Amino acid sequence: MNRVKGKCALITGASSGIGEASANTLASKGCDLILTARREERLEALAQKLREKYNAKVDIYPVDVRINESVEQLLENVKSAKTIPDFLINNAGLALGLENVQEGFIHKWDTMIDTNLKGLLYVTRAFLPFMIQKGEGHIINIGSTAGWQTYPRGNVYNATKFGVRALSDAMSLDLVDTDIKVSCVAPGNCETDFSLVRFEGDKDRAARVYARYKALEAKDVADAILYILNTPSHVNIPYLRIMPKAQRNVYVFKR
Ligand code: NDP
Ligand code: 8X3
Repeated sequence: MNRVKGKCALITGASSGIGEASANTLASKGCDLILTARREERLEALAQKLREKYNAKVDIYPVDVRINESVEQLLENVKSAKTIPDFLINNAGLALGLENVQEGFIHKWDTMIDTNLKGLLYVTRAFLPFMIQKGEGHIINIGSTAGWQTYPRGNVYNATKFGVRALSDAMSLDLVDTDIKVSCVAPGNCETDFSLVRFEGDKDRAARVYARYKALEAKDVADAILYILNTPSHVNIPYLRIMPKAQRNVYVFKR
């Protein structure tokens, strides 16, 4: 049964990786889309592709989730277009660097906390009241294995993803009297631009993260998201951890 057809999903960080793949997967099932990220030209190209391929209804908005005014503007635009989402996929996020805490860079910490935690909160705070009003709905927060287990020099990124996990639990409790479900999807290593961003464009270093084993593809995570969104109304999946077969925790790999 297809329970996402005719519904509307708002995806943050849809210009790349897991967000882009989720847009593809959901459009292929007839779900309308509101796509956001900072890189508008990438959203435009994706929207055009999805319209042509799936006849999808896609709206795009450039948004920086770190800036609450940008998120509030998004809400105004979405309300004007009368496209309140049924599904909110809080995916926008990043890691910056891999340094010991005693050598860490404050601007990288600020960016990770502002994006992965505060951005997720701003978007949720803006849309949730309208989603509750609309009726049944679902929030999916993209966590990480980094939110289950710390690793050397992961410090602040780990803290943000432990935070996403805690916030997912907390939201789920706060929403018990509503028809909104909350799930935290926590991937292991997935080959996207994630490591390229983390290592500030160093392609060789980024490639080494995914060398000599088969990492997850963004589409694998998108399929898991679709599975969760497609569950019957009474079924709740609080966490879904998904990893490459070759990865058993943040450290243990078969390469
Ligand atoms: P990508 O780098 O491919 O995608 C990240 C997305 O986040 C981009 O679309 C980017 O868009 C968006 N983004 C970043 N900062 C902002 C911002 N300030 N405002 C709005 N959008 C922003 O990486 P992934 O697809 O891998 O990452 C998606 C999520 O998955 C992240 O939360 C990440 O932590 C998580 N994750 C990734 C794993 C992996 O191994 N790849 C594993 C576990 C979790 P733009 O730059 O255009 O704004
Ligand atoms: C991304 C996975 O292990 O690089 O969240 O932190 S990891």
